[in-house]
Amino acid sequence: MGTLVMGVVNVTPDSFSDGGKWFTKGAAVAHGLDLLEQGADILDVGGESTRPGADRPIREEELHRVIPVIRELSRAGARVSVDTMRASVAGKAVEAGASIVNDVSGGLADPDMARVVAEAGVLFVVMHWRGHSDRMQDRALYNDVVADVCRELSERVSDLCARGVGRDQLILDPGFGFAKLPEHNWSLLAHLDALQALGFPVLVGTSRKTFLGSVGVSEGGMPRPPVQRDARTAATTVIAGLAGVWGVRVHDVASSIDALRVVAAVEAAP
Ligand code: PMM
Repeated sequence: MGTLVMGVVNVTPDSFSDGGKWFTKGAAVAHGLDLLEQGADILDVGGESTRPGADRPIREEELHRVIPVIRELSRAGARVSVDTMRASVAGKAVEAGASIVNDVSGGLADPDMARVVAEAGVLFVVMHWRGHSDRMQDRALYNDVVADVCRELSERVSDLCARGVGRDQLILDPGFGFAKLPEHNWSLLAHLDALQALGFPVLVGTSRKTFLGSVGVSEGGMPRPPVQRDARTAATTVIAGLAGVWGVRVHDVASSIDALRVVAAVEAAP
């Protein structure tokens, strides 16, 4: 099966890449439906910005942002994931129709997440994470980033399975931009095969991230702003597609679908 495209629906006032654009329920639902029309396989609905230095919304605010949007997009027939670090939000999102829980902390931020995911029996995206956004960049220290990320993700797998989550529920994500310097992100992208070798579906979330903005810019030069990083993101989708990953999480769905069509055509060639 080909690589799936997960379209991002950020219901936040302050995401780094599309902050505030889809902050009302109506705008978020309309955006999700638009991404579906463009061919998104999954819609990832999130109410908390993970931008470095971002403040966390309180739980009630997060629920208020995401639940109505998830309910409406699910009713419209979308396969929905909820991007949350809170177990209670994940549980309510599943009740509202979400069939995937995408936790950038891989179950580390909320000790109750493993239980909720185990009981719900839904797919669980376990991202590599070393702490909340206010302190994560201080923790971008690795001996060998690919080996270290693979090891830390394997530790998450063991811990989650010991708490009752099924191995067949798990999807692993190296966490591009989370406690990573640009060189770490490039190494991870160059070695997706090592992540794939862990034996789980892999999700790649490079979309519009800072390391893409600074490639090709001379030292001291201005990085490309996030909204001008979609062609670069599509290039990473080609790399992810050729590596055979399960999915890519992107803001601009159309360009990644196009990129994956090219990958499919190359792979079908004699
Ligand atoms: N990145 C962001 C948010 N959620 N989830 C997963 N699984 N992987 C990611 O890389 C990831 C994520 C941050 O990007 P955004 O603010 O543009 O949504």
